[in-house]
Amino acid sequence: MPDAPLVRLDRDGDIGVITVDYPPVNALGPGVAEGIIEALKKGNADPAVRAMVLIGAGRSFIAGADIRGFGTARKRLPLGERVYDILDAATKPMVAAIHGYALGGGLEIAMACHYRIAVPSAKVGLPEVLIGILPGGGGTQRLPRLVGPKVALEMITSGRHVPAPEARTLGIIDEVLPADADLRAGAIAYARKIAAARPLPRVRDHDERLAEAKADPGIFDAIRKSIARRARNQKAPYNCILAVEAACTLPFDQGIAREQELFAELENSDEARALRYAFFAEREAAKLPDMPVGVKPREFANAAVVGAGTMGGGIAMSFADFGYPVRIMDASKEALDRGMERIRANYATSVKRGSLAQDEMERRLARIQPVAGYDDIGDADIVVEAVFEEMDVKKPIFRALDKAMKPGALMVSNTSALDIDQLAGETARPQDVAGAHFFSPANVMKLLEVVRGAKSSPETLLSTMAMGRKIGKLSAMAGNTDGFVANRSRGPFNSEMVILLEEGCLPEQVDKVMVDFGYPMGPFAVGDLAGLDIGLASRKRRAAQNPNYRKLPIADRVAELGRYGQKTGAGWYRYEKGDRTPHPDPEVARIIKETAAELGVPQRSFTDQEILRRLLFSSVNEACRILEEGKAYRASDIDVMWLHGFGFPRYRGGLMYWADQIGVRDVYNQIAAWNQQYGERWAPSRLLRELAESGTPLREAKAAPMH
Ligand code: 3H9
Repeated sequence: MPDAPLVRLDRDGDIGVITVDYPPVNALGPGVAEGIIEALKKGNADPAVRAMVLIGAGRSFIAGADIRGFGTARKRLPLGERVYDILDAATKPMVAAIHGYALGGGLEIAMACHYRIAVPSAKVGLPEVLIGILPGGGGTQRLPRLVGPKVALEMITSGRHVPAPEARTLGIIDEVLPADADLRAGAIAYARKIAAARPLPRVRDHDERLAEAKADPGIFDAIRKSIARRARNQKAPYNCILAVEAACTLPFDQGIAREQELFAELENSDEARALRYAFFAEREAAKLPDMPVGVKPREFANAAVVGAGTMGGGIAMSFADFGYPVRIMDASKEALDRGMERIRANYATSVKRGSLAQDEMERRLARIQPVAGYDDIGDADIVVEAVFEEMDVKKPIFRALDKAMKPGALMVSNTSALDIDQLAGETARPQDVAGAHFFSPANVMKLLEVVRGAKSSPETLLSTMAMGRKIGKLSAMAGNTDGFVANRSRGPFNSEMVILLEEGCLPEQVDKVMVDFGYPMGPFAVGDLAGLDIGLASRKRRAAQNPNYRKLPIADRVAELGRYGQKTGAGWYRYEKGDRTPHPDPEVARIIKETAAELGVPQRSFTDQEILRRLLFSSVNEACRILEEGKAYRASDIDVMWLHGFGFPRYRGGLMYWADQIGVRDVYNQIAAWNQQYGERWAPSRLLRELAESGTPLREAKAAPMH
């Protein structure tokens, strides 16, 4: 049977309808743009056709160029022959009919049509910057003509998805249909209405909005300044701005040529390759390769959270933010009241900042119901346990949940390190139990680490993964190992950063290296934010359990002085009252010097590169152990965890992708050398050695079967 055509043209009376049908999201894969061009030419030549509609089959209009094609020897049509040019030359009105997403090349095609209509749930945007490139299909030239350069700059440098009603207000979309309207029928009716309109309204001809830039030429420098922090180390955001600047200063065709030049500088850049990798790594993480076929996640309509502390509150907010009613309970009435107060205060801060509307805050709050006991949550579809991180505190809760929850309820624990099997063992239904490790603050951080217990059923695991996605998280699977995957792989980094101090580094020096690398904050400043008392307690516990535990006396001394971080006004740094700015503290320098002298560690200076590699290579080595033990499916899952759990700079791909750019052999050789110098803690993992021997990139490492 011949393949179904990617693009088809049919006719509804005097209206031609071009349908793009390339599942799942109508990306502009090989042959799609060509198919649209062919259909356009046919429609233009057919005297029975007075106007045409361009529409997507399935769940979206067009999600953009095929990202898999970038960086390959993909076929490119020359300027003047691209679909946008053919649309510009169309002699009959073209109506883009948008549902789902019109992103990147999809919106660029829509903007090259004469009219755009959409259903209210549709979203449009130019997200190219998020994959390290710029809109290369005329988007940087047409969008400013539609919405003015200021809004265009904001949309193109952020890549945000704009809902159809807002797009209508901005002038991107001409009409939003009623929610219950049939898009195809609505678009055909619209096309019939404007079929005789002449001259055809081409976006390229509308220069009026560009005057804004002439009136205020400072807008380009202003946006460069405003993005400087988040665009650090990247080129794409700046090329986006240059391209919009070209739209405002050059005639349309020259602007398009400039857009092409700026696009070409980006397509194969390191940042674009890393960002493309991250895009696909995130989607890969959703796939659990060893689940029996046919198992489906359970649907859920509501949730309950046990524990109204900071984590429990953040988790409840995550459900409420995505429209789910959620009940929150705590053993003590005071804790529950405090928890609800904290939730309210968090939302109020967002309202104050302007990122949340007051009425939306009220809607979200109304979804969160504080309740007193287990009897009030028994019929919830999902319960997330988020109480104090102690086995003895959590165990009785699982026993109580086992009694209270309806059959089939998903029972997950937000533990960050405890053995999920022990918790499951407290219940008569270990198959329904899994870990759901949120990162702090739980309503903000995107990572959900789903922890697989020995008895968690495939349905439970798929349901927990799906639950994460439904509340806006990126779910990734981890085996049940101490610290699970994210924190376990991060552990050596946390030790190494303090060991560096013993050898002569200062916290501010390490932090500067990591911020220059791309982290939003340095690790010592993050420690001060989280509180140094937590680390002290966990080091004491570990030292008691393991006689070979590598102690961190400097960290212990700082915390033992009551320097717990921001909350006590001093930690690795000192803080002025009411101010979160970290100031280097001579007292800390003194503690470091004294302790190093007592330990007899010689002091020396470090290059930035050595600091960076000491921290990250230690984690690469541990990540390899995790893979070799079958506690993660793939290296790219670990990368996703670092991107979304720890703020690793996305344009560097992730821990393992970054290490691959250095080269697996060099990474191994350095680790082996440090093993000689420092001993056991740097012993290279077997998997790393094998990868180095065979020259296989870390991201292609074969993990042992997950268990
Ligand atoms: C561009 O347009 C450049 C232009 O300026 C022209 C230059 C000349 N390509 O995310 P999902 C796959 S750059 C290839 O799970 P959702 C995705 O990998 C592009 N594949 O669904 C997944 O595959 P699999 C600008 C793509 O509903 C499947 O589709 N556009 C593409 O959660 C489902 O995806 C963008 O950057 C693509 N463009 O979210 C938009 N898009 O099932 C990128 C998706 O094998 N896409 N796939 O894992 C997205 O943001 C989301 O996919 C979208 C749907 C919001 C559309």
